[in-house]
Amino acid sequence: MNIKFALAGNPNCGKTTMFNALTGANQYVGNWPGVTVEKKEGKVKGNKEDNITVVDLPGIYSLSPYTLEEVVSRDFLLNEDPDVIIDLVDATNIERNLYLTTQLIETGVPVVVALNMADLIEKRGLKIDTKRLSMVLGCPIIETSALKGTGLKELIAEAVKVAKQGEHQLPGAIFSEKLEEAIDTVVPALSETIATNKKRWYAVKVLENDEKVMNHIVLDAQTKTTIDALRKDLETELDDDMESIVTDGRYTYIQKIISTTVEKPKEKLTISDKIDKIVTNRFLGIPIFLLIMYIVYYISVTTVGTFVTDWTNDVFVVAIQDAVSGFLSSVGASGLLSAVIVDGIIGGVGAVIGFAPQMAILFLFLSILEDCGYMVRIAFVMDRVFRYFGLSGKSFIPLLIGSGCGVPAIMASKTIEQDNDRRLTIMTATFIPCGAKLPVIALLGGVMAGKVAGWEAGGMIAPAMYFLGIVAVLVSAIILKKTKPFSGKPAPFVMELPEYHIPSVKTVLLHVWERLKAFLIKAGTILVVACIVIWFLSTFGFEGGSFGMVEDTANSLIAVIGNVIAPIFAPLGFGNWQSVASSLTGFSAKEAIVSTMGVLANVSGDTEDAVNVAAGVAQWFPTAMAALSFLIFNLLDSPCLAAISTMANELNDRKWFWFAIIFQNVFAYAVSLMVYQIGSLVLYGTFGFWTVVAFVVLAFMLYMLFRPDPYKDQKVYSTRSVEA
Ligand code: BGO
Repeated sequence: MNIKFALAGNPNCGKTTMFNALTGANQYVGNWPGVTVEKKEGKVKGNKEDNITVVDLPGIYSLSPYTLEEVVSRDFLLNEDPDVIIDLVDATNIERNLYLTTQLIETGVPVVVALNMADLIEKRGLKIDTKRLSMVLGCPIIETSALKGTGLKELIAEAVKVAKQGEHQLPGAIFSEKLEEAIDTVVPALSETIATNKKRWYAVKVLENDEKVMNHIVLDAQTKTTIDALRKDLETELDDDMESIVTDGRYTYIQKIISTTVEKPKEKLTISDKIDKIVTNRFLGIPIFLLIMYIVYYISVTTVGTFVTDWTNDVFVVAIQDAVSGFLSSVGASGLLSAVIVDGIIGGVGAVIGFAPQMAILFLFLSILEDCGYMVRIAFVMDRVFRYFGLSGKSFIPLLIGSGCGVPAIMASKTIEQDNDRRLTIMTATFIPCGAKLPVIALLGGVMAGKVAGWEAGGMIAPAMYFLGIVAVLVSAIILKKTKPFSGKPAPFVMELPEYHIPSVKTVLLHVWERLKAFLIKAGTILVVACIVIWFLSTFGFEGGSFGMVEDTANSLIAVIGNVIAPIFAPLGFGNWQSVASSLTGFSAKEAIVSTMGVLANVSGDTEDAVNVAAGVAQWFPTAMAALSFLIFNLLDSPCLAAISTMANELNDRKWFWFAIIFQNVFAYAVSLMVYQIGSLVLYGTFGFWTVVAFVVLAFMLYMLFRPDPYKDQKVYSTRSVEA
């Protein structure tokens, strides 16, 4: 028999773990609330008799249509007729989880409750009378541990049995007598097009005046008047709006059944609670976060990171260049082919590959922080800061993800309901340096350190750029939230803080490998092509009136193109064709900035040592400030093509897309201009027309930051419209 299970439950109740255990899938288990909005489908493994499909719905707290997750889940349950709902209830949070259960048992679809995290029931000193609870709710309850794999066979067997019976016992009285009477009046008045077993759910929603349901069903004028009168009576009598009356009714019901079925231990602080008292403390939370991220970036880019990178660059890549060069001349390859392979491809890709160890170390730290449960606390801590500036903590999750890669970060913004906040997050998520920008930071950090006598701390640049990214997001948010299209109050942000745990070596290594693999694939594909193109453009050109290989790279095609654009960047301190060409290739992939620098340093012979890219690059920047300005521009400007196309998809509007692109580049230009001009005035005493412009830009930015918010009291915000 073909059977369809729908897996429903609160965020973090273990749905993904259960889905993976049932289907043998390998979906990402994490503790970010609602990173995936889509439903996932799989086949139950090991059940030969029936063909069972499991649909994993997004995590939800209720079936109210406030969030996209709720709309997706409720549409599926009501319109796609699953045979049975497996309602995952987190046993350690039973009270809150049962709220959704009280709604699911009204949908008319048979429900089997999986009382998950059963392995923690005893540990937490909980006692749950599942038999009695099952009787009261009118549905079977099976204790499971998705993590340990216990109870799953029993769960499948029970769900199959219920699906085959195909009947569902609707719950008895949940609400007060008055409200139940009102429901009983509405049920027979509903149209025959609504299935009998679904009528109770629709009756409650109609009484609540749920906009999406009202638009969906047809009520004759007489029925509508009766229902309006019933609603009004109840609201007057209970002095509340109907939605709150229904919500209160559910909570009262839950309290009643919990009091007879669940015994809780006396409140006692767990180790996680004790750690959280410090880590999420109002005053200590942010300094601790800054310190941790400082250490992470510092160690990744200096110490262990530099040691391995230096070896890769100085020994490994040189050895490969020598070996390949020797091999090519021994087989009589032409000088041109040898040059494109050794200088172009190996020189360019090698310059980037050298940074892979630093990235691996960064990814390792980020994965450990995520897997032990610390990162989710940061979203919680930052919620306070973000809320202060008018953004929801939900916007911080894409930013945390953004330190790995901008593409999933932009995609994670899907869960932000308010259109304005979602757009803002999409536009700013890539200000946080992703893994691909790490080579650029490390290379330019080295260039800067080399230009400041006695300054050994090139590694300080990496944490500084990470914090600059966060500040850039906050500054943009403050400025834009004071404009009409972005105004509005942030949405509430509810999230679970799971217990800390020792990260699993396998999960951490898997995350590091997944991220590193994406980088290596890019190095082997996009970067190879980019290197060949850049090598060609920098080797060929017009010299002595004819086209061909040029002696002087200043006559190459890329120099010609770069020189046309360079004056635009002169006020930022890097108005030379080499840096402009490198910046431009950054749009294909951010690592391409370094590979282009590698090719240009190799072919232009700026340096004796072919692979010492930093030495070659250093000659293009007259001062450390110019190198810093170049770095900042390339961190804040539009991201790589992959992230740009994700932005286009998620914004789904040409006007907003172009606004985002212009905003990112103008913002990057303005910040670099201020840093370079004002920094050069302070450090080297240089003053000119562009210094004045930089001060004007600074004054304008400060005005935009500190002016009173004209939309402060605006309570209405636009929400994404989703079909009911
Ligand atoms: C983290 N028992 C126990 N003890 N834990 C479980 C069980 C269970 O039966 N089932 C799931 N979990 P998801 P949603 C985590 O990821 O499946 C745990 O949102 C962490 N991760 O391992 O993602 C599961 O799909 C860092 O825990 O739930 C997961 O419903 C610190 O519950 C969490 C602590 O599971 C949510 C936990 C980086």
